[in-house]
Amino acid sequence: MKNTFTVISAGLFAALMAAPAMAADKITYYCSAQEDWCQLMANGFQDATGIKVNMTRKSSGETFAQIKAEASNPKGDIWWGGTGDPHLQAAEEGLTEPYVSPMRSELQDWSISQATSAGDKTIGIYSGALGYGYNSELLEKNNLPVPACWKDLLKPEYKGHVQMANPNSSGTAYTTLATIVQLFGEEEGFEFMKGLHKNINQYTKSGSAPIKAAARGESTIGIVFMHDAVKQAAAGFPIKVVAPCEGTGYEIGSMSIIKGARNMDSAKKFYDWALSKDAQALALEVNAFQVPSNKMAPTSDKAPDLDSIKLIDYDFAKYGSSDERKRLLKKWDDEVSTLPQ
Ligand code: S7P
Repeated sequence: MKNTFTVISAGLFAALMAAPAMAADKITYYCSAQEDWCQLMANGFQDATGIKVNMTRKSSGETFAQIKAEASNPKGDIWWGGTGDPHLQAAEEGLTEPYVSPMRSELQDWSISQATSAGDKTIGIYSGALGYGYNSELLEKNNLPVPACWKDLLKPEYKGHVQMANPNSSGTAYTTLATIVQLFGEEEGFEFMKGLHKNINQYTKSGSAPIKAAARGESTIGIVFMHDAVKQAAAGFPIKVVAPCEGTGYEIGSMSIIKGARNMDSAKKFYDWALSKDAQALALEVNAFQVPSNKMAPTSDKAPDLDSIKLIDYDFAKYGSSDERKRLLKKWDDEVSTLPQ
């Protein structure tokens, strides 16, 4: 059964890519995953199709802002990676284009749900749970207790030891804000964010920066997607990964075609290719431990097991809506980020 499916899948993908690339074929690719993965995808697509790739890497919130700013004169063709919420907001604001890929039969239900909820203007490419990681050597050196829950991060002894990204620029940090509000309710959730603010040493632009800082011993605890913490542990750094005891949110990392794309055919080819088993398998070459959306793409045994993590029923429709995302970010700006530490 599996072999037959694999053969059909390979045939379908080859047929999709059959039209030869013209010398002038190119694509402007906006990427919101990790730089090494973005680059590998760019090279992989160029090798598979001959289409020349011009790549820009920015965090999810920053890419959303760029696409919005360019809406009257779009420069990008495809937006690949980054958390689903800003992709959903882009869909709602008419910044992205509907597309139904012939690769859909190979995808997980959660990937298709993401597409359905956005009128096919986006689709899930990977999934991963939020959590945090800590540098076990620094923790011991500073005589700090081992954290296991979200609320542990409020302990006064962690002052200056916790880092997270700014939720305006970072999809990871927006997922953190939306997760905390969903877990504890809005009032208590914002009290949590204010308490956490006292312990934060820096709000970074990029979502994965806090765990890279912890890996280098520049900070102790980083709030990140668990797969980004596992990546640092797999690279040999003394990072321990925590799935918070109260439960946690998760992302459906997404992909969207930009409305008015100048290279629409190339954008659709990239979209189909990025949903294939082979393209998604590239993730493992750069230790990207998200769960892939193609059912046949391999998942590393180091990847956090989403079935064993207490996940909340993250409300993507609400927290990916334009009004709610703008409202929560403004409230965080007004009531949290301006507080003294
Ligand atoms: O590729 C790792 C990853 O964590 O990066 C994306 C993230 O949104 C990009 O960084 P920002 O938080 O700075 O936006 C995630 O989608 C992805 O899992």
